[in-house]
Amino acid sequence: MIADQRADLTGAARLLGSARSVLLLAHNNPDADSLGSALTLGLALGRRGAEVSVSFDVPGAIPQSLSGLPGVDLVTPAERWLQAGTSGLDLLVSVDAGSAERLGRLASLFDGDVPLLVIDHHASNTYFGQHHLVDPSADATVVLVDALLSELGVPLDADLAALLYAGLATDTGGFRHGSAAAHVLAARLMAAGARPAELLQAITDSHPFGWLGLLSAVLGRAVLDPLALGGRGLVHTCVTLRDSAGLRQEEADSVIDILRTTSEAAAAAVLKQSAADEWQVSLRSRDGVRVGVAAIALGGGGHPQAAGFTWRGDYQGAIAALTQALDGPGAVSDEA
Ligand SMILES: [Mn+2]
Repeated sequence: MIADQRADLTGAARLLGSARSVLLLAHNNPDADSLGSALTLGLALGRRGAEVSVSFDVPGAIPQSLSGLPGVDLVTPAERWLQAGTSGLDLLVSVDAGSAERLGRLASLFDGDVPLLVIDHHASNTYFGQHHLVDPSADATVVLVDALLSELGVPLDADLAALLYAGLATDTGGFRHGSAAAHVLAARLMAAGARPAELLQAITDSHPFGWLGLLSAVLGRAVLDPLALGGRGLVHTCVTLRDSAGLRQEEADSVIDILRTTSEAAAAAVLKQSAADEWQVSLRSRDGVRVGVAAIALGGGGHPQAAGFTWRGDYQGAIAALTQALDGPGAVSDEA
């Protein structure tokens, strides 16, 4: 038995290798790491003869930017599982979710008799399964999935390599934050047939014309608070329901990557309105600022420098709470 039950690679591979009927769960608003991990395992286990489905709760359809990924036909609506339950399944797998809440209504499936394997790389993981392969040092969940494929003896092909590459490239901010191991894995995935430019064009580098209008409004109202975080600075803005009307989630999600380039601010926040008094807050930071600490304090989670939380109330209230949380213990470290 492996000493650390929280990062049990052999145990996880054994469970996956012996399961005959598996449901793989991606988190709400799945990104390329979560959906890519689920589809990779889905295709790999399917090839080994298992019956496999992939599902996620919100939104009800695959985000358009990810709809060209290999294996998307494995995706089944959450409603099917909420109605039918887990009978007939012998393994549930959660990928890239730090907590059961991230799976939305599908978390209700964990009450039954079917064991749950949690595969993830969030330091904030709550260890909500019976079996865990959780490694916060991994650049992305796809890194753990790649290790599982090796353990299972599944060779990489172009489809699996594309899925893994998509998750790796996006979770590392286009490899900016990737470890040396991430770059080595990228080379291996390219050798197996992953085509970076083509993949990323669809996932991150393509927006409808209406996106320009959203950016104009949202960036035009951005606020810089240079005194926040002891002078390190916070920049923030909001995307209202009106701004995002008729556009995809991808357009609203892209704003944080522009805001975070503000040189006068070590932390950036984008509040995306999801209902009259509800906001999904995306946070990014650098220079030793850990927005993840603030996100956890406010009921969310994520990584030290890329995190988020849900806020119920108004925009100003959210910024006040965030500023206070960023002034709390642990949010600013001395080592940059
Ligand atoms: Mn991830």
